[in-house]
Amino acid sequence: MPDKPFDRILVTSALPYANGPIHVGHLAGAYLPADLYCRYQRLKGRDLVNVCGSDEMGVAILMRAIAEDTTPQEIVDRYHPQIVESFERFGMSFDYYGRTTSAVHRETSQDFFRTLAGKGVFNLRTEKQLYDPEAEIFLADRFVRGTCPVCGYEDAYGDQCERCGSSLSPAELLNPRSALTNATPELRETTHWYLPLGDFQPRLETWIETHPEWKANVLGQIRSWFTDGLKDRAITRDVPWGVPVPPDVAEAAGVEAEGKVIYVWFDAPIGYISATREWAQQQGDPDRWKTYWQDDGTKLIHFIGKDNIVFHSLMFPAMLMAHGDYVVPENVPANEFLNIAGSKLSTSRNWAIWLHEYLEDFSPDLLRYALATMLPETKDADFSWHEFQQRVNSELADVLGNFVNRTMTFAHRFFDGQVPALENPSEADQEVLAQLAQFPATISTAYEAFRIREAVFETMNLARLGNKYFNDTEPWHTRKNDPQAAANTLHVCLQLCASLAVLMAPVLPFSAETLRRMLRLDGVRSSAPGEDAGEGKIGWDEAGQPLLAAGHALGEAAILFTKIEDEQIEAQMENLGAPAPQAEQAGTKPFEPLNDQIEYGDFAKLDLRVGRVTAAEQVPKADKLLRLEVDLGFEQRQILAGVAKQMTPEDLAGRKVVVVANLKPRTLFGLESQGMLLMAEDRDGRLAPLTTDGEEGAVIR
Ligand code: B3M
Ligand code: ZN
Repeated sequence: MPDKPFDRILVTSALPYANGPIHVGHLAGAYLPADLYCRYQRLKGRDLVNVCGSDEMGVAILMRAIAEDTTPQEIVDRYHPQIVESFERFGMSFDYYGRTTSAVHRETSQDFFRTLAGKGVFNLRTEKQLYDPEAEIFLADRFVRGTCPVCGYEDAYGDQCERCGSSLSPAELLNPRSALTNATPELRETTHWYLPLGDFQPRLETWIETHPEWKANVLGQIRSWFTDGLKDRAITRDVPWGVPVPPDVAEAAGVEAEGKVIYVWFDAPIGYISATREWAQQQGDPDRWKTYWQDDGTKLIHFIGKDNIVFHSLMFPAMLMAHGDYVVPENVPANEFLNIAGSKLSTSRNWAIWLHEYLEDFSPDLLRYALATMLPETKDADFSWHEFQQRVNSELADVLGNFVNRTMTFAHRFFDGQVPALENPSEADQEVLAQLAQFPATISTAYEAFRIREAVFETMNLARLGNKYFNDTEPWHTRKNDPQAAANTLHVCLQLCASLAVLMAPVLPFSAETLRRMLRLDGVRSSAPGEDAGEGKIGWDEAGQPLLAAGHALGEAAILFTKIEDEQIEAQMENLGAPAPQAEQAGTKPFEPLNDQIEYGDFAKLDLRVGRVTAAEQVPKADKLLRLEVDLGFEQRQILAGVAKQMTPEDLAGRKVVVVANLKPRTLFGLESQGMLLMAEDRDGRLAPLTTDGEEGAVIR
């Protein structure tokens, strides 16, 4: 139900495989949006538990161990602590971060398996499967590679093609080979447990129909799974690493248990339950996990990346339904993928930005903010170091930092470092306070709908409002001829700063704390775990009201954000490896999911005009940018287009194109861009300009 009343929230983020460190792609997919959402909900005073943990079972871990000639245990013991540390330093506010090698997890997942087996949910099937005669091992999913029958990609995995996203079974691959030895696999008989997902389809469809509010990209994927028809899935494997199939269950089925483990996609989501159990134990209230998993008043939210949608919105819910004792997810706000500087992220080529490396050079809040503004919420998005620099310098430093700094400096210089009283406020003063009162609700709406980018943008709007008001009321003038007016300006600006110290906490937890210290703003509810709702404390809803009393003594002013120099960005870019070759990125990808519906009025805001490109050239030192001169008939424009990687100046010169003519100008590499060209982007990222025969200046609608 879109607006189901609830008593508590249980948030999960995809369990990262403990076979490597965390990179920005992981952060953008699940962890950052989950963290902002949780911090916001805690400030709202909601009862919330946020769990995650390392996914330490499964073939991904085993493969890494084989590649490094070591044991899976050694791999997870190495990466789990690294992941924990970088998450902590980045400010991820988990109530509990577990690992799926724990005893509690083994028991929880075996119990779950046993319950489903006892209810007769599974089917047993004896089938021929691919076997590596050299390694003497059955080749489960990821151990087989071969040509994708759908798109022809030659390096597809046995369970999924990474290029076209098709879900496969090892036997479907053309020219299969063992990923371990390269040997051609042979077929041998083995018995496995299957979850008959197909039988669950009607129930799942009925349930999904109750959730029209889910994100379009998620519903789109789910519908296409339904259209194809859900297939039975083997949920056991013959591999030497994983949660063992419970011996009693195997015996009852007359199957040799030795060597059989539970498929990682069966046990990993149960890891959320295990983590909640371990959390409850840690709280000294071992049964408390049940309230979160078994009471209908729970709103269960899974934050994941798009490659995990089927598991969280179909397979795990089917398991939960089959079990019968559990709530099902209320929402699965999956994100799409994050590319880096226009190319698909590739860890093997180091076309990735690693969290632990980032943290050596910059503070966590900068990336939290920049990434939050670029989240791939409705479609794949792009991260680049230049954009990062731009966000930090022109938004964090120039807008938020500048507003706080000018307010604090002024208060210390002219008002003894105290909050001046508000007396006979002008219309402008009252208007800003009235606008402030609306902010918590506006930002809430975005967070509640999992529109994290919008939430962050709206939050920054409060600082934008502050700067504009400071400029408009000119306290540096009124200070001399109308001191009360200056006092009122400062009073209002300080209230905005105090509200920002609360409302910015989800995205900028560290800076918000610094700001609270600067303002000596006490009694604010924490956005991190470990406190109860904090009755009587200042929370989200209070942040729309003035929080500082007249006469309140402020603390020392400090610089919140320093600008990032070009050299720092260049150093980061040198660190990047190489993007995957275009060929590997191409192929027939699925079409982009549709964006959310808009009103006609949203469209009518665009002023689209015909323009003729009269000159085009590469911008020196900006390898992505072309500088264009465009004749709009009634005026000339300079437009910068970030397309230089895909097209040459000659591709555009002389052509009549479609221009967004009322886009606010922005400066890139010292050049002002006064509009934007419309381009069609195909599924492989190729661009073609939108051209027209209309006269220059003609309106397009
Ligand atoms: N470890 C897969 C992934 O990182 C996986 C998620 C498990 S969530 C239960 O894509
Ligand atoms: Zn494919």
